[in-house]
Amino acid sequence: MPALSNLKTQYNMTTSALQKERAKYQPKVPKTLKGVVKIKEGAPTQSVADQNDIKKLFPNTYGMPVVTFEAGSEKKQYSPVNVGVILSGGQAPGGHNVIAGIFDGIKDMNPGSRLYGFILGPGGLIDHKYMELTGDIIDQYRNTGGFDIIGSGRTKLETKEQFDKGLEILKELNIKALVIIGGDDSNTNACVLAEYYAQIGAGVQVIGCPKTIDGDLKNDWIETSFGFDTACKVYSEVIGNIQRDCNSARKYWHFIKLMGRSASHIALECALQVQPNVCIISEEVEAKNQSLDDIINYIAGVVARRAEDGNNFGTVLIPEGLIEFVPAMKRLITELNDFLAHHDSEFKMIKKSEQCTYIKRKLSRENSELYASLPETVARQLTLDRDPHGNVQVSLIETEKLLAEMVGNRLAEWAEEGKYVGKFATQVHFFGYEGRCAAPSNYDADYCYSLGYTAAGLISEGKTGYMSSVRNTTAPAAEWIAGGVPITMMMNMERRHGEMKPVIQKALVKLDGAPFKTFAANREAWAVNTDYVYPGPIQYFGPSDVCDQPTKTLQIERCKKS
Ligand code: FBP
Repeated sequence: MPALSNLKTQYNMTTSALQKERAKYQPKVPKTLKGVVKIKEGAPTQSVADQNDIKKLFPNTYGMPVVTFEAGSEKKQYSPVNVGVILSGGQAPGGHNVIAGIFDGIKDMNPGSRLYGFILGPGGLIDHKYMELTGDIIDQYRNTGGFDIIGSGRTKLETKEQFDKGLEILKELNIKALVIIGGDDSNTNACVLAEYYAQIGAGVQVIGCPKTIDGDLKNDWIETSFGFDTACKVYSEVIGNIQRDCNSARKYWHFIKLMGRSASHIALECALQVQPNVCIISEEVEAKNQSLDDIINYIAGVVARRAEDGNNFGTVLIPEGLIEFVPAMKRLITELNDFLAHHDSEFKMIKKSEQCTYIKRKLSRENSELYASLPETVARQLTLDRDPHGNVQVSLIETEKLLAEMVGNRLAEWAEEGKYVGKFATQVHFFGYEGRCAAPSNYDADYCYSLGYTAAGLISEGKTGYMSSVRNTTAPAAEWIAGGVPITMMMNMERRHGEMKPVIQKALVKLDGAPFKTFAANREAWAVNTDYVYPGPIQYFGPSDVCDQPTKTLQIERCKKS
């Protein structure tokens, strides 16, 4: 029998065959980033709204031009530079390639440059926890999913004390630029940090990179946030598999909740990829002032129509944040937050079995009736699962179970009234974590590497308060446009925790946008017919048509624009 150590060598336990092959992949980059590069500056910019307020808050970083990199003729000499990098918030496929892009970019400018990673997110900067990212380390992580190279965290970088504490370690390591890879909130904080360091003359530039699977950090200059492409492809593969299963057994309705926090971009993209029987879009629910009852009736109606054709099976996609967008639920949650914030100790004294009855008595009539109509498990989740700020954690509410149960009840009522004849058996799923650390698709591998390389370019040009931007990504990568966008340009003032704050505008699904309209034009047919599409797993090797397609959302949006 072979020794255990031989078996370990024979069957490499730590690296999969795909990972080994994938490590050799050379991300495609815009041709303007190869060779000699020069920077082109556009006209001064202004914020999307509230210009006077934003200008006042960002005197040093407001109004800067959009910049793009172009092929140049004169090779510049760059001094070595030390750069720090932070991964902030939820994982998104491609983060390691952003870091690899920064590393290669600063080394190409001067091999003496060094990259430091702060451990477990912004907290690493404040607590001075860091590691140097050398070539050997970077090579192990090229084209891999996850953020495990340095880890990520959700500490908010927002106070002067934190900024000053961070500056101590930046000075100690002689770091001249910090790249913050994060979503809308982290990039807002990156901009505040850039402004502060500029104002005190700290000599540290701050550059942001657009990350989040949720797809809600996008605008005219940022076509998409990285990770959205891969995550949606992973979810669509699995939903496709479920659809094939349910079309084979023909006995279940699958209720599938999809991550994405407030915005429904992920649910919409998956719907465009798989053509389910139902997909609820939170933004539409809010715009049409729909109640939970309206949503239940709609889904039950589709179930009943399909049952008439003998099709007692189907798929329903539900965005994670739906509950918050049902206006009546939003009012109930607000009253609950308020009530529990002020009567927490009193509430905790009540026996668990009596808590729901107690709450019903304390709420206003409208909210009490709604609360009473909810299944007990959900009613309980609404009162028990609050975050440290006293808010109900809506992501923990099992909306997929709630809808499955309520649709079942409605169908039972209709059956009694003789309006429905059919069988209704359900399976529930929640897809989120399955996709956040997947090996990046070619699109995300290329896009992320280009974002990182572009960030290095912005650093070499002395820019601060910019977000790395790579556009025209539905064209072949060679034609992508790389540059930087002043973060202040994406800002407006919004009320946060009772105060008006400058923030990057969150991009929700636009109901007048081409992706939603495409979905809306097809959903009636998808509801009744079984028009399922089975996208299959992400392909990394093979024909470009199979391996390099961007999301449907991006393709539809870009095709409309050009
Ligand atoms: P980011 O906005 O930080 O990218 O996070 C996205 C996300 O995956 C959401 O879709 C989800 O609601 C949330 O993170 C869950 O985060 P956590 O695992 O920290 O609870």
